[in-house]
Amino acid sequence: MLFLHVQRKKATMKKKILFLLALPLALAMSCQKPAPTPKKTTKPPGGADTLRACFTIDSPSVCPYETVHFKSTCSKLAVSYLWEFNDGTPNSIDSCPSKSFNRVGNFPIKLTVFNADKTKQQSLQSGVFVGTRHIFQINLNLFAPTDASGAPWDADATGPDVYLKIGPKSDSLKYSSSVIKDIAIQDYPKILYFNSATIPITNEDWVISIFDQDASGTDQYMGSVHFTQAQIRRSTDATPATTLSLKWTQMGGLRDIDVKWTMK
Ligand SMILES: [Ca+2]
Repeated sequence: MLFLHVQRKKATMKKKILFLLALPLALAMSCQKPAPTPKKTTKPPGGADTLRACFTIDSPSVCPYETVHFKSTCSKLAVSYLWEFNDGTPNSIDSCPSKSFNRVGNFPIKLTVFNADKTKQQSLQSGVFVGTRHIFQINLNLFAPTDASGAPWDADATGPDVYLKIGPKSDSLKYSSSVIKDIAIQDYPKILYFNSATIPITNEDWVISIFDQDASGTDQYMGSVHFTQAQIRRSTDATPATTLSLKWTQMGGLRDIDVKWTMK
């Protein structure tokens, strides 16, 4: 009996050893990557494998002589390009040309793309508007009518009657805005308009000066800010107007105004 018991114990041990030997192999096999299945290739209609004419224009509204960048990269099959700018200047065969327009107007821009052996072509048309930026309103968002010591700007007890003058640096007081009489902090924001309705922005730095109107005729100067052509080009685009936001601290107070302009 003892002999049989020992034999059975040995057989069980053998099974255990075989199981332990086989386990790492089974685990190793289970970690192996399954045989790769071919990837499903989907060609979306009008995707990169289709000959398409498409392009972007970084500045579709510009002033004369400002550079516009055109970019066409949407179609792998498009290997040659023909850009027509319709402003009397030569066509371009670059994929991403840049140019400026030297006169105002609407210019249809046509791109034609060709495949490698030029057996196929596709065209697309868009446009560039070349005009002049015009300021039509200025929003006075915040302007404390006191100086650094807290004393009111108003010098003749007529109250803080705020207006702006704006112009190019060479003639910085050229245009005057409407006057907001007796303005108080709780009145902001206030909108200022100009007698000339809109102000064309010439290609130079511009200055906005703020005044308090006094009955004596000796209006109080309350600060100024200037903006460059680069700043106005970086304005936030919006419909129907574009906004140049100007915030600065001067004479102890925070000034916050928005210049609203449009291209025409
Ligand atoms: Ca006043």
